[in-house]
This record gives sequence, C-alpha cells and structure tokens, in this order.
Amino acid sequence: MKKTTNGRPAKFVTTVRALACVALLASVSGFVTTALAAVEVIDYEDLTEGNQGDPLLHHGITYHDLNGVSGVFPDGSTFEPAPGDEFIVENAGLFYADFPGFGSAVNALTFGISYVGGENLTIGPLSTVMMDLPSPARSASLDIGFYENGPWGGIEFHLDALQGGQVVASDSFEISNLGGRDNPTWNTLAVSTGEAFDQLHLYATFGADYSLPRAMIDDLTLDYLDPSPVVETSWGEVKGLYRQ
Ligand SMILES: [Ca+2]
Ligand SMILES: [Ca+2]
Repeated sequence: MKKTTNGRPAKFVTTVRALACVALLASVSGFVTTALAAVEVIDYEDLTEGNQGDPLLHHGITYHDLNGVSGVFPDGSTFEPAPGDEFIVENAGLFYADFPGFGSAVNALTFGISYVGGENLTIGPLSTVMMDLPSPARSASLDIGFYENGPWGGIEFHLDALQGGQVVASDSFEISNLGGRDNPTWNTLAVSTGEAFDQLHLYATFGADYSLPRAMIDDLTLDYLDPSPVVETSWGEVKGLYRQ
C-alpha cells in the first residue's frame, strides 16, 4: 500500500536540517563531524543531477554491486550483468508534479547509464544494489518510482535488511500486471526489526530469477540505533566529498 507523506518525511527532514544548521554555526570552513540523527531521511537534494559512479558513498552509506547479475524479463527474454551501470541523481521534477506523495522534489536516485537534464527524467534499470550502513539500524524505508503493467507486470521488488550477511527482515511487492501500455507509479518498501542490521539489499525478481524493472528511489529513511558521530559532512564541494 502506498503511504502518504502525512507527517513522516517533513518532520525528519526538519530534524536533519536542524542538525545541518548546528554544524554550520559550529564552524565556518572545512569539514565537520555531525552526529547522526536517530532517524535520518536521505533526500538526495544535496547532490547535483548527473552520474555518480559505482560505488557511491553518500551520507555514510556505500551503495555498491549495482546490476551485477543476469536474469529474466516476464516475456522470457534474458539480460546479462551491466558492469557499466552507475548511480545517477535525476532531477525528476515532472514525476513529483504527477505524484506529489512520492519522496521529495526534485532529486531521486536512479540507475544505469543516462539521465535527462532538467525536470524531465528517465527511470533507469535496477536488478540489484547493496547498501552498507555506517552504523546499525533497526528500521529503514524508501519510496520507489517505477513502471507498472506493460512488459513489467509480475516482477517483484524486494528490500531485505541484513546483519552479518543474513536476512533479518524483508519487504516486497509485485508490480501490477494488467497488460497494455506501461505507466509510471510509485510505492514504499519498509523493513523493521527488533534486531540490528547493517546492510540493505534492494532487488527485483521474476519467479526464481533476478529481473530488471525500471526504478528510482527517494527519501531513504534510516532509524539508527547509535547516534554516535560517524558522518563527515561539509558545504560547498558536496559531490566530490561524497564520492569514493
Ligand atoms: Ca532530469
Ligand atoms: Ca528527493
């Protein structure tokens, strides 16, 4: 089920922005180490539209192993690993205009090799991506924009939370399969556990195999167990700082 944005992202974004203001007041130049909020919403608005490479280090999270698998589409055709795919920040302004409940305008994180400059967009291919967290978390969620129906119907999106490589919580949903022409839409994936986890795995399957729908994510929300200072942040050369 889709979640409304009533109360959730706005409150947490305010918290994160308040921390950023404290950081700015604490120093006038260079880097500063900012304590993680217990809950952090990563909205990608601090990045500039464009290719971000692979891996991507952003707000302490390392996104890696993107689209490194083979698999199948619902029509039976297959795909191979795509080692050239990168993480891409996409100004998806038109998508937010059509779906105001999705994430936070104007940037989302998508995948592949291309983007469209300005408020128009392309939703890139995603089969699998790992996200290593900077410290243990107890819950996580993200909004995911994608195409449904058409050639994508029946593919399932999954979000697994892992601790020590073992899945401790998971969420999933199946893409609408009404045939006809495909259309954009969005949904939310959320995992929560009483145990800590230190890694997220976002991926797509069709039957027992990986699949390759189109996807972009926004407002990755993490509830960290430990608010110890682990995230270096700065103002100015943000893109360069966050890249590995
Ligand atoms: Ca764009
Ligand atoms: Ca955003």
